[in-house]
Amino acid sequence: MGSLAAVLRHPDDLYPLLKLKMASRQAEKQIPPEPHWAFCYSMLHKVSRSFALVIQQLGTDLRNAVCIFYLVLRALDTVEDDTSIPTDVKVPILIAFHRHVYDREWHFSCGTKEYKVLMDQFHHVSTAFLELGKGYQDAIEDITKRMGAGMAKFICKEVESIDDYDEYCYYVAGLVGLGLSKLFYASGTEDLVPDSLSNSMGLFLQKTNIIRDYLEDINEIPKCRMFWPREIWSKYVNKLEDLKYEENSDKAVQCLNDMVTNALMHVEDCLKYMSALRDHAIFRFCAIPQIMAIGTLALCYNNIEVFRGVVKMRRGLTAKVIDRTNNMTDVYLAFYDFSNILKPKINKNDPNATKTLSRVEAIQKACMDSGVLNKRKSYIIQSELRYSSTMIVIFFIILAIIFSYLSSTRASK
Ligand code: D61
Ligand code: MG
Repeated sequence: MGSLAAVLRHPDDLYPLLKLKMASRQAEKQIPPEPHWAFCYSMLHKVSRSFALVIQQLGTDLRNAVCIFYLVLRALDTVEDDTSIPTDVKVPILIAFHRHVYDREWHFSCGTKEYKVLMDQFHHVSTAFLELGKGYQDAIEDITKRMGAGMAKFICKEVESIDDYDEYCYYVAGLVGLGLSKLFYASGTEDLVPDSLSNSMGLFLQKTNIIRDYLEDINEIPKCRMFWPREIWSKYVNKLEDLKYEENSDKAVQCLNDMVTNALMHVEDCLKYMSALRDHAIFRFCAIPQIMAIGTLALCYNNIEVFRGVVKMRRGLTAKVIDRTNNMTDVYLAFYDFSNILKPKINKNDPNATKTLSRVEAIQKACMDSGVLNKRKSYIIQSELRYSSTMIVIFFIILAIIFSYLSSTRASK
């Protein structure tokens, strides 16, 4: 019912939502016949609906490589995230994981729900991995090795400074960016890009997740692991968990805004990375998660709900982003729009107000300097505000259905 109310409030969402539903049905139908590939693709859909959809749109060879890259790292992350595994067991597994992918016999049971299935049936992933081209295998092995070592390092280490925070995010997400750029290059469709830009793509996504997931992470049972750096939160509270208590609401929001401002630092690099892409499918694969991230940050900024429950972009808006992201103009428009949503939320009494404002203005300048902004109207805000022709058409369709129903029941009397 909540979603019906959301659609009534945003009638423009309906068409993209239906289109998305059909695309994901179509994707689920296209599961390959070989049992190991079937397992990998159905797993991909189960563990990540959002990435599955964009991965599915890539060309076959690259799609298989990215699917396995995703599942290998998701399995590695399942080991990292399982707080019930003792450190002396966990660390060697993380460090040797890149070798386990070559071993069809290897598996290690951990995690819960669909992650447990992934771990228990990991032989399907290693079987598929062994069918990939050598270039793809080498890239996946190399990134898995470096990520595993980085995760192991941070098992025994807290995220204290902002440098630690950037280093941790480099291991778990920046390296994904580096690996993906390598896979794109190996597929022959893209040029090599500087590692620093690929890293920023990952950092921007990971930091957004870390900000949004504060409450979920702090309430984790039996043990929580936190990634908000002490260097930031200690300016506002004595203990990170104090942010969730009502009496600290003002401090909590200031700390949140500090974290969002930090994440916004990566935007210009991300825009530069995306503007260098040539292939349409790769472009969408990269751009959709980035737009979702800036949208999520705009929603989280100055929003106490981050400390009370789940703050997420509504499904209809996600569907719109997926439907309307096709080129750099769309990306600049989306980044401009979402920073325009964030901008009026900046309170001049916030300790970082000046810094946040200058970040937002720098992002808007980067979008402006592209020279495409005045060519087309904004794609989110404008359509949010008016009742569109879609709504009028839907209204008449519903009216026609009711009318034909009434006249048929009357005729049968
Ligand atoms: C272009 C397109 C996609 C990109 C990119 C560039 C650069 C980096 C990334 C995707 C990775 C972004 C990760 C953001 C989400 N964070 C997590 O999932 C955390 O786990 C990190 C370690 C495993 C990474 C697995 C991964 C993720 C996305 C991929 C991928 C591999 C391979 C290909 C494509 C996308 C997080 O997970 C828990 C949660 O957020 O629910 C954590 O444990 O911190
Ligand atoms: Mg993790």
